[in-house]
Amino acid sequence: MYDWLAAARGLLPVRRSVRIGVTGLARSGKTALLTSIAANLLAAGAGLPALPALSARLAGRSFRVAVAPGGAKDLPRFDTATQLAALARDPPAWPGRTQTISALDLDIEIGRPRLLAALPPQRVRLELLDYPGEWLLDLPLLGLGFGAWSAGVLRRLEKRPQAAEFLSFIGALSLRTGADETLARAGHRLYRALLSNLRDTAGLSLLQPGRFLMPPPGGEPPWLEFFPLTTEAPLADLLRARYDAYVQAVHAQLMAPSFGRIDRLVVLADLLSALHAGPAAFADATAALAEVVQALQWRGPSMLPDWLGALLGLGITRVAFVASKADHVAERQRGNLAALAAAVSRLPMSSGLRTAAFAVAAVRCTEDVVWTLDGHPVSAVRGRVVGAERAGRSWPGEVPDRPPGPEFWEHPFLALPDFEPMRLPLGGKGGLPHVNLDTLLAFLLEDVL
Ligand SMILES: Nc1nc2c(ncn2[C@@H]2O[C@H](COP(=O)(O)OP(=O)(O)OP(=O)(O)O)[C@@H](O)[C@H]2O)c(=O)[nH]1
Ligand SMILES: [Mg+2]
Repeated sequence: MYDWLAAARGLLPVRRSVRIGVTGLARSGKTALLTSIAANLLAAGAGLPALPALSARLAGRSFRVAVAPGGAKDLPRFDTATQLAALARDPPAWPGRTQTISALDLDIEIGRPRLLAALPPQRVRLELLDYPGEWLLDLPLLGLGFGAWSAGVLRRLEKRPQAAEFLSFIGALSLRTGADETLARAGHRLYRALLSNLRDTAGLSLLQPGRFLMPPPGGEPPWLEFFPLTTEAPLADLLRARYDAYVQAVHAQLMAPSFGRIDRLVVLADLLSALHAGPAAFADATAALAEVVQALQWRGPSMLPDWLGALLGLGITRVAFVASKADHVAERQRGNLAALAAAVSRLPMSSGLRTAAFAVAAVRCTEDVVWTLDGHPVSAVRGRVVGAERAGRSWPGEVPDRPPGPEFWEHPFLALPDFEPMRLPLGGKGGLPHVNLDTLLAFLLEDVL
């Protein structure tokens, strides 16, 4: 019924905005996804066969796409042309770590079916945001006080040998430790270095606050200098005040009109890398995703009945849980990968919410091949590893269709090389090769199409 109502809104002669929140932990593939969405929608709008599942839905209706003018928007624009040019270079370059927020707006015009041909085309502005993945993990802080947050963090750190120096620093603080700025700074520096270390050497994701790893642009305000502490010392009062100011700043940014309402959500997860990094990193990544999905529920359909919310376009109505970089495995494994994404997502179910899981490669780097191992055919992929002269074969192993048990980790998930994007004809103007991006878009835009 919701799609029907949403389609009814599409009949109005005004431009609709559809805002898609693309969320994902650091390095999960958000910038690559946004670039690919833009490049492939622009190519499809130019009549090229870049998104077959979308074209099938259009059934011959006209489809035009343009990058929207910047107007007086207060957010920097997502630089599609530069991102695409980098991918189309020889050798191609992947996007760097995203350092701040930017907005990608696309204007879409869809012709009416024959019966309604007299009406002007349906006009939709697609709005997407790119931002550093680390910041996503600040969402759960909105519902947590300093004490509860500190206790959770310190509990997790106890299991990590890398945390020894920081833990002994806070262990040396007593109930009488004063609100000393120098001490706060020393603890903050140790904690921040520890977060970087856990990210870069242990492959962990559940690292908070996110802005410690990826600070916002501009100078750092003094309230950024805190660290988790459960000791009830005067120093803790200073740290608590700073934590509260941090959470306030995150809240203010989320409430800004540019963030405002999101109608659809994509949760990207690099599950293959998490499997490759081992059981601790996999458990950590899925815990981080669970925290984020939980925190996003406050943006779910509003207090209104679902049908009314859908009619008015309030709240999130569609959630896609996406396992990214699916070109690391062959087609036969991608069904399992999508099933794994569905299993780890534990998406909140509400009657106003449509959810689905996908295995997607935004920028396909490989082709499927069959390889003979000990006389048995196995489906593998073939692609060029970054810096390599020629393309080679890769077989990362079987993808489990649910969070794996201990026996899986005895035969670890094999290599997961850093592939280079394929060389692009037409400098990317023909779109980017992908896996299942079209089915993902057809789901997200089902009512629009
Ligand atoms: N094989 C393959 N690799 C991908 C794909 N998408 C992303 N990658 C790899 O993942 C890395 C990270 O991708 P990004 O799009 O920059 O990830 P992000 O989520 O924007 O990362 P942050 O900005 O740091 O949060 C890239 O540099 C690539 O190495 C894909 O579709 N296929
Ligand atoms: Mg990025």
